[in-house]
Amino acid sequence: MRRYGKNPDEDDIRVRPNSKGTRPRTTIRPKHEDAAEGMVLTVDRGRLTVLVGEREITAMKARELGRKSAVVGDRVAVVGDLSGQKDTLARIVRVEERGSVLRRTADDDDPYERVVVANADQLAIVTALADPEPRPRMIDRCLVAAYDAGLDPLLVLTKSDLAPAEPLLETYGALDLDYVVTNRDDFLTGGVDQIRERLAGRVTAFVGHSGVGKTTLVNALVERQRTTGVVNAVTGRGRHTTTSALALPLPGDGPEGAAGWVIDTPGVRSFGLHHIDPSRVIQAFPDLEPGTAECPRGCSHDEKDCALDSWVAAGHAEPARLDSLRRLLATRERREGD
Ligand SMILES: Nc1nc2c(ncn2[C@@H]2O[C@H](COP(=O)(O)OP(=O)(O)OP(=O)(O)O)[C@@H](O)[C@H]2O)c(=O)[nH]1
Ligand SMILES: [Mg+2]
Ligand SMILES: [Zn+2]
Repeated sequence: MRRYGKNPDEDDIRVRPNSKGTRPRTTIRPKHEDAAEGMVLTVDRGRLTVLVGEREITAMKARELGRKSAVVGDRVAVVGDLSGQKDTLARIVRVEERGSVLRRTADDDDPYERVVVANADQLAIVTALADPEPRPRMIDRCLVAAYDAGLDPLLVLTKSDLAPAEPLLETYGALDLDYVVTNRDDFLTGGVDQIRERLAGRVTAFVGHSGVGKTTLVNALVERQRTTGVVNAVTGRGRHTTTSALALPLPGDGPEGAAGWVIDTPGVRSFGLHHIDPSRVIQAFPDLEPGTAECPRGCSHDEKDCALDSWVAAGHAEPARLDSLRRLLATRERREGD
């Protein structure tokens, strides 16, 4: 069963206070009964690629959509030239209600929300075991975002040819979190099956730092190939790093033609959680959550009487996990003053 995030259908971009959003609204909207339904596969500077039936067409937002934007994974209604031929441009006249919305902000103190994908039901949190070094706090952030959006998290640990997974699994393996350990040599020998199994029939968004191997993995799963990166160790960016999200069908037959969808996304530096209520952050820490039962009412979990200190001292969870929770909450706190 898909769980739904809060407010899945509201506008994905919140305007900063004082912006001049006073455009008059048209009250009579054309019905567009002849519109075709499609799914947004990618967005590139205002041009969207929409899959309509088996045809990929290029489209742009119709003016009547106003500020509302269409993102990868959106179901949309399109009118106009649907031939999909070169230099044709259709118009998106409607964005259908979203089943889920995965959002992030660039930073915790940045109020500008971007929608990463719509209608995904699983979040593959891709972390390399080395090159780049795994950062547990990034995993924790992605978990918070996944639970908030109502997506099932799947931890994907890549590059197991470079380093063992055990240190990370000591923490995350114990969280009742589904995970897979893989590397690209596996892919060559058909070893993507354990991942494929978990993707069947689902829409999975792949997120993670730049260079962790998202595109390499996605390429092993789908027929159409994307360019992968040679990532610069210093800047963390490279010539072929992914610059836009792209939805790709998994080969095989499923309810809507594909056996499932994978959505490759560009690497991010951080996964800003400005939009998430601090009280929801604890959901991503199931090892700590039971320890909050003894907390004072309205506990910030970062105060003298917080029960989590004794919970950790009693050996119920690792100190590093409490540290991660507190750092996350602290960066969230700072925004209250802005
Ligand atoms: N050793 C090793 N290297 C890998 C593996 N998978 C990918 N790489 C390398 O890691 C680099 C980055 O891979 P990408 O797939 O482009 O990484 P990405 O996560 O898509 O990066 P962005 O698009 O920038 O977000 C490339 O040089 C890959 O060849 C692996 O399993 N083992
Ligand atoms: Mg990539
Ligand atoms: Zn507490």
